[in-house]
Parts: sequence; structure tokens; C-alpha cells
Amino acid sequence: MIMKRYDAIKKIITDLDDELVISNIGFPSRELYGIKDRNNNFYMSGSMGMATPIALGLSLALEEKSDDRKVIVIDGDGSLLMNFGELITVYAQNPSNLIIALIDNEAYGSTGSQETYTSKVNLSNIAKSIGYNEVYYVDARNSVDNIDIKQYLDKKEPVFLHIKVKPGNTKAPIIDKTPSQIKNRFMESINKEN
Ligand SMILES: Cc1ncc(C[n+]2csc(CCOP(=O)(O)OP(=O)(O)O)c2C)c(N)n1
Repeated sequence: MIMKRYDAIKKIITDLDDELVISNIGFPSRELYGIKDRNNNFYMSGSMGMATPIALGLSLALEEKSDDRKVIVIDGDGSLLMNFGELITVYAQNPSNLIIALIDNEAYGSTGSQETYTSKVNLSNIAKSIGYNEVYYVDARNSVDNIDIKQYLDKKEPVFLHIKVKPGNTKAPIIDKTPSQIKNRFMESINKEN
């Protein structure tokens, strides 16, 4: 079976409970919305390369409040390449509660699957060379069964979970909410459960 971003997101979100999820712009957010809309989803609809920085800010804010909830960011290879400094910033800030689920389809999938360079460059190796201790690579191109997000929830350092999938989008719905509504719902949800 050919596995795409959609299948990886579905596996991740099905395995989670009430963890906070930030998703990347474009089809990743639309697919997540279609699979499982939740108050604890923040659909980042601004710019490539900003999902992980937003997740980092949230992680640090939760740590400051001794709130032990976990943050999972569903990011993309094109976006990571566009804002590569984010990997270094996350490493240096060392949040104990952040999992970067990097869905690597070797493409700018949301805009027509133009190729990125991750077929030539190994993002896991880069994360390791920065210093990340928790780096996991899952080749999910044929099956998503080995994506087991739960096993990383107890880690005390940032996790870089590198998931390789095939490119391609699904017929995901348009998110029927304004950016303000998305933000306000997410913030209310965080504060309510505190
Ligand atoms: C700074 C910036 N440049 C271009 C775009 C247009 N754009 C939106 S999503 C996207 C592709 C994102 O690719 P990737 O991060 O690999 O995620 P995928 O869609 O493949 O899951 C592009 C080029 C944008 N939103 N922001």
C-alpha cells in the first residue's frame, strides 16, 4: 500500500488523547481537520516554517506553568527546510514536552508536490548532528503501523520523529474557521483544562 501524509496524520491523531497538536499550513492542517477536529488542534495557517516555532513557544509556556501536557507539531520537510534554524533553536531551548513529527514526503505537497531536497539530504542525520538525543526514523511509505507516537510521550527532551511517506494530498475539507476562531478555541481549551 502507498502511504501518504494523510495516513501518517491519521495514525498519529488516533493514537493521541488530549495532547496539544499544532499542524502545518495547507493540506496537513486540512487533512487533520477532516480526520479529527479537536479543540486541542491549532491549524497554523500563516507561513511555512512557523508551525514548529509556535509549538516551541507553547511548550516553553507550558513548562513555565508546570503544566505537564505534551505538544506535538506536525510539520513538513519543505517548511523545515525553509526555516532550518528552528531545529537549532528547539535543541538549544531543550523543551521537555515537545515532539516534532516531521512528515517527509520529499515534496512541497500542498502546492503541487514540487520536489524538495530531502531525497538527497537525510533530516534525521542532521538532527543527530545538531545534538538531539531522541531522533527516530520511521519509513512509513508502505505502512504506518510503525508510527507509534505514544512511545515518545514520556521523553524528557525534544523528540525529532522523522516519518517518510509518499507525496500526495487527499480530498480534504477547507477549514471552516477563521484564524482568530482557531486561535481562540485553542487558547480556551488550554486554559480550561488547567
Ligand atoms: C513562506 C511561504 N512560502 C510559500 C508558501 C506557500 N506554500 C504553502 S504550503 C507549501 C508547501 C509546504 O510543503 P511542506 O512543508 O513540505 O508540507 P506538505 O504540504 O508537503 O505536507 C507552500 C509552498 C507559504 N505558505 N509560506
